[in-house]
Amino acid sequence: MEQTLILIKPDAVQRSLTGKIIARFENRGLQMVAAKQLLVDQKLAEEHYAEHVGKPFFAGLVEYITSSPIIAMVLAGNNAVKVARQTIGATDPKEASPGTIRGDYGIDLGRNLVHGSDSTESSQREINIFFSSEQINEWTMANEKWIVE
Ligand code: IDP
Ligand code: MG
Repeated sequence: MEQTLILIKPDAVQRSLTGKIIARFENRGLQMVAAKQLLVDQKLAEEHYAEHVGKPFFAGLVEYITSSPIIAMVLAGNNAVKVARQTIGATDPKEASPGTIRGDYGIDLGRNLVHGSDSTESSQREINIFFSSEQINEWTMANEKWIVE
């Protein structure tokens, strides 16, 4: 079962979109196996966004992600990385298709609501930054307790 790291970014939390965003993923069939609210500090932001160090938008990106609390979560399911990226939509909300989270709730590239891992390699790296293995409830799906009889 694949896992992906999702962040509900400061703009989405401030706009009280957390529930609506989580519902998009749940509706799709992805299962939350870990979640927490936290304030990201400079060090954590630089580690998470290491691939973007040196880019012109890096300082603004770090300032944005550290500006107020976020929700971090691990979602699990078949092809979870790809499915979550489709559900999130294109990086720039003005290019994102209607029906995606960014296409329905966003307008600015610098305030694009959600992060989703872009590959299984990234997801493993990113999940390990935000969660310990003990915090991930792998038994939830293994025991199929989520299936309503
Ligand atoms: P992604 O979030 O769709 O994977 P990335 O290219 O990994 O997009 O960029 C990480 C984040 O950096 C984006 O979600 C967005 O918040 C921000 N970002 C990317 N490109 C720009 C830019 O050109 N200007 C401002 N912010 C940007
Ligand atoms: Mg990315």
